[in-house]
Amino acid sequence: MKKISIISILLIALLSFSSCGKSFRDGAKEKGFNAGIALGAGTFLDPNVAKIIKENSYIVVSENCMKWANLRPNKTFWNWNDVDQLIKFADENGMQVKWHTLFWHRQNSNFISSNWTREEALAAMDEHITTIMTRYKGKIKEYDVVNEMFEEDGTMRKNVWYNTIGPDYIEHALIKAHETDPDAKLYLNEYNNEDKGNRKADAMFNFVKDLKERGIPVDGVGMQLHLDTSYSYVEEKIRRNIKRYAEIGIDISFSEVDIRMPTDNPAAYEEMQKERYLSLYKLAAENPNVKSVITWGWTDKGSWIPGEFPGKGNALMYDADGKEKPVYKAVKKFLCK
Ligand code: 9MR
Repeated sequence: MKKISIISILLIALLSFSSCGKSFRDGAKEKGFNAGIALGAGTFLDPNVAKIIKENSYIVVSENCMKWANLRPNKTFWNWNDVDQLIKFADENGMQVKWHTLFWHRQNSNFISSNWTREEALAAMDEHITTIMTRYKGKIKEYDVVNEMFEEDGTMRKNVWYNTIGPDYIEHALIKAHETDPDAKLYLNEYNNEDKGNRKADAMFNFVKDLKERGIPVDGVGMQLHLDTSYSYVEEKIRRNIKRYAEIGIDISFSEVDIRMPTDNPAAYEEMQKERYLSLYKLAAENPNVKSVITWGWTDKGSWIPGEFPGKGNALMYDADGKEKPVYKAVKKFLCK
């Protein structure tokens, strides 16, 4: 009797530990890409959270603490603490850290001025790049250099850097970043840029192709992939886009993945969400130039979605109580194969 119960406990423990004996992140690694998670500052100091991150990530990124407003609230004070803590946690657990983001139109510091001359703006840009990339040389190997540089119609977004420096602000940032740390992988990150044939996606591809042809250092393109079950999803359009980037030697990161749905009737959308998550991980496994799949958070509790899209949520693979959802189990099963 005692023997039977010990055996059954062992069996249950074995089954619940893993269906294949591999962690989620090792399954992804074997398929050729890094699985990752975006983290709120200090969240990983909670041992229960740390356990989930360790199971699921070989790459981590900060949700906010590397942005100007958080890192440099004024001209002279740099808040390195949150970044340093994240790097320490990552180092201790065999993970890479990705920088998000050097330049963006949101979450900027008040002292960034639209009245700057081109020279003043270039000097501010250079100072930002060299201060960060010198400090973290060899520690941070991948940077989102510019985030969200296009409008939906494919024209360039008129952010403060565009307005003060001009359209060449991106190549200036890339050149300076490469000069500061030649080993760092330099990415341009964007949303709604995953489908070949979409105006923004095509504009971005042509822009990056032109940079490559002119010898400007650029290694990768981030496709944020904040998806919504109400939008159409065509796997083939994403596949074609990934492949054209492979042809010009550009890596891809699925950089901020989540798939939101209406929260009033989640059961109606869960199957669709599962298919789309699976499709993304399959695309990553199938295409060697897809280097990472990073989810924007891990649990529905901390997700940015309900704040920005009232009535939408349920977008991640762990529920609000930190429990694995069926979608997580389905993706893990695929990664285990
Ligand atoms: O998840 C981030 C949220 O906590 C911030 O309030 C928000 C502010 O703009 O930025 C969110 O992250 C964004 C990311 O940096 C760039 N892509 C879109 C993400 C969701 O808004």
